[in-house]
Amino acid sequence: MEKEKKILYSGMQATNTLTLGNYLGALKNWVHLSEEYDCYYGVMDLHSLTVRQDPAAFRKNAKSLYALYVAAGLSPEENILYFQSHVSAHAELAWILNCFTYMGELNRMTQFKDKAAKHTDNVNAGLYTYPVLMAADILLYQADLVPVGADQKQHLEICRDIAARFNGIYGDVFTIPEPYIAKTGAKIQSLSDPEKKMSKSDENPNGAVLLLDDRDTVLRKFKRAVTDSESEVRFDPETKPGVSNLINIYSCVTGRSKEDIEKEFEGKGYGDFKAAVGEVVADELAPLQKRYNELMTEKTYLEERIRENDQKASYAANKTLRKVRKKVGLTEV
Ligand code: ATP
Ligand code: LTN
Repeated sequence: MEKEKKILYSGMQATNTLTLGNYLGALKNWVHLSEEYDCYYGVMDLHSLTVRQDPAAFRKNAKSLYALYVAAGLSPEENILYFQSHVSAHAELAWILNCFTYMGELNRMTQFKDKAAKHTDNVNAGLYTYPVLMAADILLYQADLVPVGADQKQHLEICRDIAARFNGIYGDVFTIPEPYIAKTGAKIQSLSDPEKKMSKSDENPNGAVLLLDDRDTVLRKFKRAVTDSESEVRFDPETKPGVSNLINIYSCVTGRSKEDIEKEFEGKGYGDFKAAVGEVVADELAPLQKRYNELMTEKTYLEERIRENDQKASYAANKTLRKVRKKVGLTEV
């Protein structure tokens, strides 16, 4: 029987607070995608352990991320929103897939090289095999599509290679997933250094707008955004990266075209433009923050949704895991 809707899988690590980049580049698109596909969105807390976490802050961040998913408009009734660590099949499949992944392949991963250089005191084996756990996440749910940013494309490639290798030996066990690159919001740059991407681990607090920043903070950050010595609001990422980034943000939030935005601000200075971008972003975030604050007080509602969704995810994941166990010859009694 033909599947009705394609299966889509994605997730974020439960580290730090989300930025406007995470929202426009991922979360906001996830909401649109959820109308078209059968979606699984995980709180990737096992992946977070590759970097040392403070247990109390980690627990809080992970819950907060789940609430942000819901507050951003992902319905926990229509989608499967769950915790990776609550479905033990992830760790089990990751182990099995480790045995089908070559060190040569993992040695080529640029994120591992970057992160190892950044955390020289803790270059652990989990960081090294991170892409294998990510492959397990995706393959367990037989996902057809995986929306990811440019930084994760290499991880999706290795996932496809592992799946194809496994299928080559045992027959069609896994669906080979395709990357899904969003049309808008693909890359939001830092407000203080527009050559760098906006990132939650940025040391400059003015570089990133956080999803939970209040209105005044949002307006202030945009007012301070780095632009250039001209005064023309024109989209040209090569020579005007700061202004182009602001146009991109404005366009992502309002859905208006870049040409339209250039026209609106013709003859007006950067001051007016930055204030306008700040206003639309603050307006966009206000309902999300309101819902977030409500959710954080509705503890039982969230906990019930998490439990339900963990169970649904577990059911789907274990179906694949049982097949894999059988194929590789693990003993059944
Ligand atoms: P870190 O600073 O800890 O590396 P991050 O902010 O880069 O984190 P990730 O957890 O790596 O965020 O990514 C979560 C999701 O958000 C991914 O799908 C990623 O592609 C997307 N994303 C992150 N930063 C941006 C950005 N600046 N613009 C667009 N999308 C982004
Ligand atoms: N590595 C991703 C988070 C992630 C993920 C996944 C994304 C873990 N498992 C499976 C898509 C599919 C990140 O850091 N953004």
